[in-house]
Amino acid sequence: KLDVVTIGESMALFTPDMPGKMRYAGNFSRKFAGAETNVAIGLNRLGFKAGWISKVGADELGEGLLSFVRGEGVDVSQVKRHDKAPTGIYFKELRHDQDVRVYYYRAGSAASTLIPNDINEDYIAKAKYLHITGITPALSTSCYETIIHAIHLAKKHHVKVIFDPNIRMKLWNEEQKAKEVLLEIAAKSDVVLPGMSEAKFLYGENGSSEYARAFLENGAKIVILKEGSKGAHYFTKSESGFVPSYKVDRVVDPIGAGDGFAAGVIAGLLEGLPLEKVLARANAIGALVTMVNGDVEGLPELDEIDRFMQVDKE
Ligand code: KDG
Repeated sequence: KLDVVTIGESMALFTPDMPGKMRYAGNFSRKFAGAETNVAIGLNRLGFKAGWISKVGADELGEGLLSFVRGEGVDVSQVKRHDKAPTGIYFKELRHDQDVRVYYYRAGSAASTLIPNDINEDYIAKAKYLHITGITPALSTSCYETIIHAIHLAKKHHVKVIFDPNIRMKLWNEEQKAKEVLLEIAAKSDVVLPGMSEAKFLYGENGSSEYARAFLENGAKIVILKEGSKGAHYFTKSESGFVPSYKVDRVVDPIGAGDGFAAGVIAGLLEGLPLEKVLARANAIGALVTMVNGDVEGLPELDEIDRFMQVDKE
């Protein structure tokens, strides 16, 4: 049984053990993360089975990454090892809770060598959703081609495509190219999950309903517009609404919250919940992720979500 397939790069993640400027950091914690595996792990915590397509280096960090993701219940049977290109690395600098920075050391990484031929058609055909982020097509031309090919296979087998633009400007050489590619993928997707600033990047300054209309006209069936800690809007051709988020007293690490939210959305859609409920739970997951250091360490199980949503009501 496979509910969701996702494709992308995960990396070894190093975080200084103390807040502040990373230039002074002598001790680091090593974790593993990447938007796509964050979502896959989030889905596993919610009781769904996800599979990850990627490449890692034939190196120690690659082996560590593979056993970590496998240990979190994600199917890694489609992850290949590259004998020359290394596993990517990234650093997360938590200067203080309002200033979190990310530094990539991933150019020429194993995952950036993904090619369309790495995609196994039967594997995609088995899933109910294909999860795509805007990170993967930014990694290389062959990664872009791989994503377009995977979406083509998903459509051929009636697998729904869910797209989170996850705009990482450091990975794109040209703004115009980023816009073109992200809109091309959004047009082929059933569900899109842009943040308000991403919608602004793609369509210029406007309001949430104008953004929604633009994404719906571009081809999406469901548009979920995220307003971070405030909450999220949903729009389809026939319904729309806003679902407020939950209060978080102290944000420890905001990175990964969007991926937790995406996992919540996919899980809710798989369960056939109404969009109002889908977003309430996705908001709760996003909030819970920000309370813990690490992209995936705070991803909740269902009972934790229920407890958190209950406490907020009291
Ligand atoms: O959404 C969190 C990701 O940004 C983080 O895990 C690192 O995958 C990553 C990326 O490419 O930025």
